[in-house]
Amino acid sequence: KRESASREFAVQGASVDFSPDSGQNANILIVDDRLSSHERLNAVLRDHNRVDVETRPQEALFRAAEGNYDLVVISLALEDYDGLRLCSQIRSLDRTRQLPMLILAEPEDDARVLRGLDIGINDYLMRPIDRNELSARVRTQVRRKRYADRLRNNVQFSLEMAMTDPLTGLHNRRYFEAHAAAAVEQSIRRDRPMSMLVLDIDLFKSINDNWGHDAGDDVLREFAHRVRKNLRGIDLPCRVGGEEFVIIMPETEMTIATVVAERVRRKIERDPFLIHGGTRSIAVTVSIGASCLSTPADTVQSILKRADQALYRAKRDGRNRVAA
Ligand code: GH3
Ligand code: MG
Ligand code: MG
Ligand code: MG
Repeated sequence: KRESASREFAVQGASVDFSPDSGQNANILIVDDRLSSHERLNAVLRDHNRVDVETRPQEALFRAAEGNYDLVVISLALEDYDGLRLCSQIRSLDRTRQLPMLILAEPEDDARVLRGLDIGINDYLMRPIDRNELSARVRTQVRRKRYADRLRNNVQFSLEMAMTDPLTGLHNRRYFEAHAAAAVEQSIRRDRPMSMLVLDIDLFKSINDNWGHDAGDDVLREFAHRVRKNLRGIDLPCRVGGEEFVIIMPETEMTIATVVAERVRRKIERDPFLIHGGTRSIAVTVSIGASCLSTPADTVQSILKRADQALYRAKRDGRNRVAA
């Protein structure tokens, strides 16, 4: 519930929540194989947090990767295991790269603490451990981590918003411009096929003129829905203009692209589109131009140009058809 509220907030302002964070109620993993030691740590932390203890360092990495932890507290004084090795494994795994690590070290461990800081631990405490200092350092790391999470989520969300067409939920022109070139370059580099479809709804202006702009919008939404339903996961459908769409199709030969295009065309033609809250239905058709990567000298522009020329022929030859 809280998450959806902050998402809505992000839509309006794309801003970050600066409200104070207690640094408590965190999920904490303690990695320590000495009973007396981890019991003391647990006693300090468990009142305000959810604490798990892992005594087997080899298991700790899996738990850290699978659990949803805000912090891992690692003792360097592990039997038969180098705590720093665990730290560097945590830093190198995608799932745990951002996970804060707090190290508990012996006074004679200062050289290892330095190495730990190099590896990317976030903070350390020397034994004997002062309980107030432990709580304070834990709270600080938890706050930092949550703040970084919020920031990252906001950036990601804002980026998604900036690349999404609000009417249809498809990628927008900005996304197309950012990703088409990379898709083309990658296909050329790997010597893989790729195709593009350009779709343009037929006589869309008359739909608006006859039934109103809202009906036109309903058609666009349903059109996008049908297009998406008939593509594969790797295809990237984008709304690049009013009633114009481009689909980037990686790993796709021209013959397959035209088969997909024909399938989409039929799905649009087959069932009438509901407008005016479902009280009316109207026939809609689409014309589609297909083209594919054909020389290493090709660019987004050259491929798109051939697809546009094919679309032009489809329109000229009577609409409601696929041309390549
Ligand atoms: P053709 O078969 O040759 O493509 O004919 P057309 O009428 O579809 O072509 P044209 O490009 O002349 O018209 C496109 C219309 O799309 C014009 C514009 O009013 C309408 N339009 C563009 N964006 C939107 C939108 O977001 N919502 C609605 N409802 N209409 C839009
Ligand atoms: Mg058009
Ligand atoms: Mg047109
Ligand atoms: Mg049109």
